[in-house]
Amino acid sequence: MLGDHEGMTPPTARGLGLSALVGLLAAGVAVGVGELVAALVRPAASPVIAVGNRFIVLTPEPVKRWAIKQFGTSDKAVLLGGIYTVLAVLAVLIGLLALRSLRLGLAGIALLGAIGSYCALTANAAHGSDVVPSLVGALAAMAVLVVLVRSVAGTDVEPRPAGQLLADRRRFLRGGLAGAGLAVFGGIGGRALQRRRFDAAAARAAIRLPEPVSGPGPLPSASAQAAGGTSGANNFDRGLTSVPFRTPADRFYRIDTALRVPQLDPTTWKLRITGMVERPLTLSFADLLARPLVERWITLACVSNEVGGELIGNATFRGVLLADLLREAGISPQADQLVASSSDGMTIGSPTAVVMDGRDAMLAVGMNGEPLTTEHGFPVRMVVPGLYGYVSACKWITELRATTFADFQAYWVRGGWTARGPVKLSSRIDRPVPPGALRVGSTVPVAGVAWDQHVGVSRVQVQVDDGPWREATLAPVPSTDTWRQWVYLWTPESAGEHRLRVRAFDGAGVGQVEVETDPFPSGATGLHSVRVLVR
Ligand SMILES: Nc1nc2c(c(=O)[nH]1)N[C@H]1C(S)=C(S)[C@@H](COP(=O)(O)O)O[C@H]1N2
Ligand SMILES: [Mo]
Repeated sequence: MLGDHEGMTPPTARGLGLSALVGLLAAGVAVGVGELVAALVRPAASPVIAVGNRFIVLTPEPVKRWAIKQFGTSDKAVLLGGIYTVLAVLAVLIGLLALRSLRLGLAGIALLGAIGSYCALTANAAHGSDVVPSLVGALAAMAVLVVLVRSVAGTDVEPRPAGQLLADRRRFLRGGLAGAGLAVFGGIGGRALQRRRFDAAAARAAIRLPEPVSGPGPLPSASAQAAGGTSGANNFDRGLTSVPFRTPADRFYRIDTALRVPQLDPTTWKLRITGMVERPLTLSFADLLARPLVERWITLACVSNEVGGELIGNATFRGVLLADLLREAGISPQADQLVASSSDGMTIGSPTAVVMDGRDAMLAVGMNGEPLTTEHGFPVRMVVPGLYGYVSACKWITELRATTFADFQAYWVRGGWTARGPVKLSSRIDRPVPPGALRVGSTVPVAGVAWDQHVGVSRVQVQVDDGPWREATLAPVPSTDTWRQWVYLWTPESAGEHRLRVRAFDGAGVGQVEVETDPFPSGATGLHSVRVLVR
């Protein structure tokens, strides 16, 4: 019976605490049961994740940029923390409402369920069944709310005796424990079950990547440098550069909107090449592996990288050249944009002309000699040397559509980022790190990386304070598609604080843009400088 209990909760501290507890238990049940049911549907259908994903889409671009700047790659944890906090506040309100009027409390839970359902159904790449976890979670929470409110307030037939906090203490304890159990074990068990049912790790471990028909060339090694014969070559041998040429996958920066890393099954994965093509293609993972694979060193950078920032990495990528596939599909010359879509609904648009101009734009299946990690797009992602990730590097790719820039705006472009995103010539000082105390008269390596993918870096110079620009020594590189390590041996001449600056020149001898601009909307410019203390 859903009768009102107007004024039946004494407005005491204990009464208020009890109401809050009732609300929190009900909301906890909604979340826990939601996770459990999501394990039967798919992890992205979890109500909290669905709300988070919707939130990411609805957040205005300036707020997103601010959040990424504030919280960096912890932005996802902060967002989830925020959602749980707001939910907890709403839960307490619902608890307070419910003990005044059960109907209002139930309406509150129904509203939460409706929000979860709405978010699940409007998510990118939503399935109809994604609504089920939110609905079942809300129903379970309503049931628990009814039991708890009745055990606190009694029913119309058996109201709570005056002066007593609880109408039915045993029923409250039983209901409360059941609710807490559902919340905790549903949440933890649901997550565990999601991982068991959807984890791509086993499938990934079973994959043997075929050897490439064309390799990436050697890592710029001691011998390569000896062959180069420059006097500074030994500096790289001695490990005087601080970032290694190759970035291991687990240290490679990760930027995406996925609150839970998509877990795709390579045995059922398909890529459709559609849109303005004469012969649409559908490729399985096995189809891709059966084609000739190439392996290349490619440096991938994020447009959000600040001057001196770490949203950049270099690895070997193994995959199928995209130009071959697109020619096979008979791409229309009018299709100036290729829109890649991912299993999680991301859209990334690349200029067709760049993908087809002969560079090693590929559908990558491997990174550093192994299958892609789930974080970096398993089983297949796109990589295009010379373009920022947001216009080229779609992870968890499932579709590639030939279209035009006039007809379609991809995800980041809708947020105001420029539609075509060539990387900008940049350089970074990595060493000395930390820029601690150095000694007058003793030589230290100042080292870092410089990059301008597919154009190349021809010179790097270092400046101490406002002194003359000095040439740094460059490490050899396998192609223009990677970053280039550089080192400058510096012997400080005076004590005190000094400023070190770096600037690079591209393959054509053009210098870096020195004016400082923000990453938004097309990538940061400006020179990286560090301050060091000399004793
Ligand atoms: N599916 C998907 N692919 C994506 C993104 C994303 O959010 N979702 N982010 C892009 C951006 S902005 C960058 S910089 C690169 C980063 O790739 P990484 O995480 O492997 O370093 O992935 C790109 N591909
Ligand atoms: Mo990015």
